[in-house]
Amino acid sequence: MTFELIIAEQRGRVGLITLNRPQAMNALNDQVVNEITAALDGFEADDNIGAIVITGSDKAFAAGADIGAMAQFSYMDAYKSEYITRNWERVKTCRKPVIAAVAGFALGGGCELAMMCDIIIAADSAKFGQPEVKLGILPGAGGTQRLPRAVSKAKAMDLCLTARLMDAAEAERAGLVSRVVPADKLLDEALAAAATIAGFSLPVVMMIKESIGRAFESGLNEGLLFERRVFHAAFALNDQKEGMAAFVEKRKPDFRHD
Ligand code: CO8
Repeated sequence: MTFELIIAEQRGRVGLITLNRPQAMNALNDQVVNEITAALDGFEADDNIGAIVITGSDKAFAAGADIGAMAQFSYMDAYKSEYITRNWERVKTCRKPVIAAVAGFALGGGCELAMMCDIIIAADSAKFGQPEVKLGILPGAGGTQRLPRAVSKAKAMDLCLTARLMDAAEAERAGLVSRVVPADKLLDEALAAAATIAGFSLPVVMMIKESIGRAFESGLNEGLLFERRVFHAAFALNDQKEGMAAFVEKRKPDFRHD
């Protein structure tokens, strides 16, 4: 897959998307988001891909939505075209696990893009923030909803209302990121985590992702019921037979992803 503002490539069973708009700190304009969408469509349709990593540069994962592109918008321009919101849900709807590997700035829409992913692995250089208030707008791609779920109401209010940035250590303490690694190890760590996931049974991985998603989108009882139904369904998989047989026979499982 060839794109202009991102690079999409395959590393074993992992699909890697690198945002590549260095002159604008990977600011997310329509074209960038459309290209991410197209790359995800390709990886999702490819049976040889089991997990996806989205990353940026050393300086910026993404410094937000493209401010220049929005600056002169009227209400109707934004509303009618659903500018950038219309194509943003693709990361969320991806059924395969997506890891955000974040170094440098993840601000505004960049932080929101990272939060749409399933796991955020941060370099020690990462800085997260929702500074939209400084521009006279508010987060528009889930920041006011996902951030409080990730880091608590108090910290989300603090970040969104004061526009201060949160470094990687604070983000890990607050629960936004799953691990912090040295900047020069970021991509290796993220790709290794993705390769581990991609080595497991893809349908089981998808079931786990969907079930954990339920924890955020439904009440406890409904979530538990969903988990139980999906757990029962796992016994229909060849990979369940293989995984348990391998354990009993003390050998490595050979998952066929069915
Ligand atoms: N949009 C467009 N261009 C940008 C952006 C951006 N978000 N961020 C940086 N750039 C450009 C700069 O204009 C500059 O371009 P040029 O060299 O042509 O002047 C280049 O990138 C380098 O940036 P700086 O010179 O500013 O680099 P610094 O190292 O001094 O600062 C910062 C880096 C701190 C990241 C700084 O650039 C900055 O504050 N950027 C803006 C951050 C921001 O406010 N982000 C929020 C944007 S609004 C948003 O994301 C809304 C999301 C909700 C809608 C989502 C739709 C669904």
